[in-house]
Amino acid sequence: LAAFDWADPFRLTDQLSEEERMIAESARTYAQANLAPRVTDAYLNETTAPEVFAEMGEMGLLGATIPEAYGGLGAGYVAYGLVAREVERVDSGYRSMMSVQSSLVMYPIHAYGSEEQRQKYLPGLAAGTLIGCFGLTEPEAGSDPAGMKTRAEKTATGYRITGAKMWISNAPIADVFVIWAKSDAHDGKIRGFVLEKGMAGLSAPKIGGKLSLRASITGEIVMDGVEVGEDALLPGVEGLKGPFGCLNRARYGISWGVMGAAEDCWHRARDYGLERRQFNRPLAQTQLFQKKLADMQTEIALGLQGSLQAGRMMDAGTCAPEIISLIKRNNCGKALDIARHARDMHGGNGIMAEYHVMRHAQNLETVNTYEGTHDVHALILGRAQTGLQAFF
Ligand code: TGC
Ligand code: FAD
Repeated sequence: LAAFDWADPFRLTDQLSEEERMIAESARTYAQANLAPRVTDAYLNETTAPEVFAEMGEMGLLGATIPEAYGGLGAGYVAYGLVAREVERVDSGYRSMMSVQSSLVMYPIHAYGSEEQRQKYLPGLAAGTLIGCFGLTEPEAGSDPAGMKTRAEKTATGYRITGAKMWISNAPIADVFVIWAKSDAHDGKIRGFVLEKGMAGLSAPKIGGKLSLRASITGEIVMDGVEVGEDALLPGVEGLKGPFGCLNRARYGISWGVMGAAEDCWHRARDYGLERRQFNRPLAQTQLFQKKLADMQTEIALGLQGSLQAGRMMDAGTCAPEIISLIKRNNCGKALDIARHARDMHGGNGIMAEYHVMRHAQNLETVNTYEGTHDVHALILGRAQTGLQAFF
């Protein structure tokens, strides 16, 4: 009989290249040695350490898919996903910080930016000496970003940008702001602009009091007639496909990331069940406990295979956005369910920070909502198979 590896049933590791294994291993080493020891304090005190960006940069974890000429790793999307999995194994907030920087700031500057913009921003973002954020969502435009009110008016030398963005990861500590606005000079089409900290009229107040993703700072972006030059416009894209092109990458990374958080919950629940005894036997020797562990193992093993195949398709240029909706939606929903079960399996201890599972569950509430809610991705998949759009 072939041997069964309970922790890696489909032998994911054997399906990776040597380079991918090395990148995953170094991300894991960094995350366990540097992020895990600080996460509980960061979460309880709602503090984000900006130096995490420089540390990640030093480890090569920012902009994994960006060419080396701009400071990236020049690796593929599977490697990027593996990094997300290792970082989110510790906390979804740290993965958020990393994926906004990589997929939502470095990617659009590389894919849609001018050569000057690439040279100006990408090396610092890759090193983590610059921190980036991505402003799409507004107070009245979340699932429906086409409803945004932010406007760019043409001026003699560039644009004047007015509007407000809401729920923006990294914003209060950001140096570089990729924001999306409807531009008068382009028939009201959505265009991307790169703003910089310190510009007159630009502020990014913190949104305090979140009960989820507390290790990742979130803010508003307020743009009160921010004047920028023509060089702030991302020249290479117009329309919603600009921000969606970035979201495809980030959503894909999230599908791996949440599996890392789910694995952490699964392993902790298993360890706890083997240690904790009730009714004169380990909890892990009860049928209900084992069924829950089997469900976790199954969903994680299948979810990881889905993300791996999507990553291979991304690297081959054959991954349709609907595939990303499928894995983002499914893996987030399953991870949230696994984290809630793991909390329950820890009994009273499960509510304590030192057991980590409730923190994951709280975080995954956000991850299930941002980058397209669970239901919005169902509507994308429903549209793709019926030809009928049910958004409005
Ligand atoms: P729709 O008519 O479907 O499309 C409008 C235009 O966009 C193009 N497009 C895409 N292009 C590339 N990739 C995709 N995934 C695309 N989806 C759409 C489409 O081809 C079309 O192009 P064109 O040239 O014909 O104009 O647009 P709609 O307005 O009906 O959209 C509906 C819907 C629900 C699909 C969409 O708006 C949606 O996905 N809503 C969810 C919003 C969302 O995900 N927001 C995320 C904000 S950022 C964030 O949450 C960061 S958290 C990060 C962290 O901390 O980790
Ligand atoms: P809404 O769109 O108001 O949705 C509320 C509910 O209605 C959901 O259940 C939704 O599924 C449902 N719903 C909406 N439309 C329909 C429909 N047509 N049919 C059926 N049900 C529907 N955004 C950024 O741009 N940049 C960031 O960095 C960023 N970071 C974030 C960090 C955090 C911590 C959070 C919480 C959010 C972040 N977001 C960011 C915003 C995030 O993308 C939005 O919250 C998300 O897209 C949902 O929008 P909304 O909150 O306005 O909810």
